Amino acid sequence: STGKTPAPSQQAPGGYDILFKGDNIELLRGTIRHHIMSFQGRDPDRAGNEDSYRALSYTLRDALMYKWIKGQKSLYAQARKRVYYLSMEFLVGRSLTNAVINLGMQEPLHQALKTLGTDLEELQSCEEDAALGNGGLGRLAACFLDSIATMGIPAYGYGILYDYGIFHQSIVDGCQVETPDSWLRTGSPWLYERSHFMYPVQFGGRVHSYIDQEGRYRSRWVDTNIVMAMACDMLVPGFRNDHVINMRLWRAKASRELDLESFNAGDYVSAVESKVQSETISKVLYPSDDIAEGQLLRLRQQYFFVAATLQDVMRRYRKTNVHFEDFPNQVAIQLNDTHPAIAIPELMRLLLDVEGQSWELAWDVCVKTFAYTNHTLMPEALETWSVDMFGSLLPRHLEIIYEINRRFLLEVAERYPGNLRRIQEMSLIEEGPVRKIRMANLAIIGSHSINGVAELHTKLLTEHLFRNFYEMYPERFNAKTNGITPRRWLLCCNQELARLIGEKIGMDWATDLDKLRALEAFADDPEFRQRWREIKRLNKEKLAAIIKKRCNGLEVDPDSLFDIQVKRIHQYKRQLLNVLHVIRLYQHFVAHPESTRPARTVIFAGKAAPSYQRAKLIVRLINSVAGVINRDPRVAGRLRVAFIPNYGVSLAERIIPAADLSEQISTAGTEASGTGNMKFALNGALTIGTLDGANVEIRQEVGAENIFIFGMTAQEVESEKRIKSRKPIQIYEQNPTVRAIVDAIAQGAFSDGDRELFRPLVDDLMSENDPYLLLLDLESYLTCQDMVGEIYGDQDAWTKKSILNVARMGKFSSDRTIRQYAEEIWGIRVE
Ligand code: T68
Repeated sequence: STGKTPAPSQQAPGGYDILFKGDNIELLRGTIRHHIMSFQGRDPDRAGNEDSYRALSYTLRDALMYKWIKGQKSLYAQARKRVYYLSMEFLVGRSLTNAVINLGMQEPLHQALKTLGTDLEELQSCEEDAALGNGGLGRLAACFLDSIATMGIPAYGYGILYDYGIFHQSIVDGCQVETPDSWLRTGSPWLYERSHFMYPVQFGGRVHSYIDQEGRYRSRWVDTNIVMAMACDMLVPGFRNDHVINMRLWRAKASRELDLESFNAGDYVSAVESKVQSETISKVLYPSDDIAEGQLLRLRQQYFFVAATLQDVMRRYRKTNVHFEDFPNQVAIQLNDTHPAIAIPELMRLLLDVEGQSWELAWDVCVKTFAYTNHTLMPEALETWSVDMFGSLLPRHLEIIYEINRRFLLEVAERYPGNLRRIQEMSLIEEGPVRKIRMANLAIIGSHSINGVAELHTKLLTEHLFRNFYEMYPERFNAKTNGITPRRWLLCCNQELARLIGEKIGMDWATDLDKLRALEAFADDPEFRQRWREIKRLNKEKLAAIIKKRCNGLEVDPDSLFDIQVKRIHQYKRQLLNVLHVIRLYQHFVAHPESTRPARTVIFAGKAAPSYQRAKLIVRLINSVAGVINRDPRVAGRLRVAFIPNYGVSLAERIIPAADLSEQISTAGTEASGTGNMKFALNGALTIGTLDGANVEIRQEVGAENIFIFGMTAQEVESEKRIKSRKPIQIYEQNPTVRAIVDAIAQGAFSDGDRELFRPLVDDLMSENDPYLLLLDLESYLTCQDMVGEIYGDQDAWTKKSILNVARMGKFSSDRTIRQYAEEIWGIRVE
């Protein structure tokens, strides 16, 4: 090499250690320039931000790979138990800033980038989000990997590398329009394509039964079509430690063998075409959250990633083991919802058909290995597969499921003699015009642990949805309240606030969130409060600039109360309830120009599943209401409404730090946990919410005086649905405020006089059978919102509550959640 600064690969071993100690700015700069040349094929002197972003990412990824290799060596040496986190979704977002901060390289990098004429923020904006998830479930998986790496737990994430992540949303004439998210168009510098880790995955075919040399009945799955799964890896860094974990995402590749039938028939082109077809498996993420898709392609995706993953797990296990009795002591597999539950019959198949083990041993291994996390109470979200579809794609697995069921129902019959109803309810097969496989029942029977994601959610699971199973296996059920990683959701996304906190109490909270408690001592300090407010104000200014850019020039006032609801659009999450309050405020300000209520900016963002008509209509209503209000000079300076398009992780990182008020208003008993609620509170927003999901525990932690709770409890909702003591029509007739709100929508105030457009929403509101009870909670919500306005008027009182919220969020670190999974489910001790 003739370069002035050699790349670290050309240095003596340990070069990376020197580079990433971070005090070698010249070396860092040289390495970035080297990567511009070698990976981008460009003259470093003429590189743009896009090139520099990639070169910097390659530089950081080298550091991660170096740590990864070291870590794997010591892992094999220690033969420690490994955890496999199986998830159809990982909603990672961007990797650059997170890697920089976790590696502790901000300062030297700042210097190095300055000499290159750019900065981290510029480069960061070149990165596309890895949006391989729908919402909470996928983001939880990403937070878990961060915590696992930070705590040094030997674990791997396994999922699918979708070519297209969650769709891109734009708003055209008030309506949601979806376009594809082709995030891999120009390739991601964070992905390693490992063409040497390729596994065949079988589909279709038939079961061949035979008797082996020892006279035992055996089965083999034959005449199958084969699709290859190629490993694509993304490394996840721990926070300021030497741990890195691997997220292995599978991509479908055609196998080399051509379909013999068409080939022999001389139809070479058709034979190739069917190859190309097979690669569609990993093309696209299904965009529905909390609703089950009964599509064949979805089932193919599930089996594809599970089959590849278990081959990888087996390969690793086989390196150091011969017998399978020890499998559960070496391997723990966590199923993120039922999406990967086919892993249970697949492991059975591997142990029975491939490894020749007995049913009893195989089943024992399965139950001890698997654990299942449930994320929903909504019956329509429980996955089922038509037996016919399942059987034609996975005939051997269907046989195994029947046998699991046969043995299980014998047990049930023995425990509950003569109880036919129970047998029907607990069966893996739902009888009816179309027979279906119940994946939740399969996941429960095949796991030693079934967990809910908050205390209330778990209690409701055991009392209702899974009651029969809870009665049979009470010891299997447990609660693991969700958490969020404080690295991404405070340290990275709100650096000013993190710095202020650090100034007062040090930085230990980044890995020990309970340490935030020490902030309580400053809650009454006027100067601290002042600085706290200044940071919030700064974050609100930044968000105002984003809104101006993305919402057609809409100007919002950073001094107004930022009232924010961002999450998937869903009826149960009740964005419509929020809209009713917005209309109420609008009518109030118009009728009372002298009103002293604080000015508000109500902000929405979120995607509706493309096939979810009601949710799309709600998006349209929000935008229509926003249009009318924002154009009305009578409320200028008092009320603004913004719908920010294309919500995702990166947008959340800018929205959440700017919030004064966090809307968590689902009907009690419907939101399993929520995690946005935690992100907002950790960034100093006060919550207005129902006693649902983790809100219950947030109230417990922050204290009832520091949160705005309204509405019916889960228990009240349940009994109200049965007895219907109050009907929407009565509330409408008795309360003129409610009437005025509903009438405004019904009479076309937000649809140019068109009374038809939003009629379905009005009908929902007025229906006696509204499952989400909007009108029944509305009065309580409005009263609570009035209180919010009053307290916001007293900025000192508000700021104190804000500080206390942050100080008391320790419990909601995903580090705590992961420690509990490790110790209570996976049987792994954490230092
Ligand atoms: C969410 N579920 C819960 N599902 O709604 C939320 N579903 O309360 C909880 O906090 C979060 O999980 C984490 O536990 C989802 O996000 C999905 O995204 C989903 C995707 C496909 C199919 C079904």
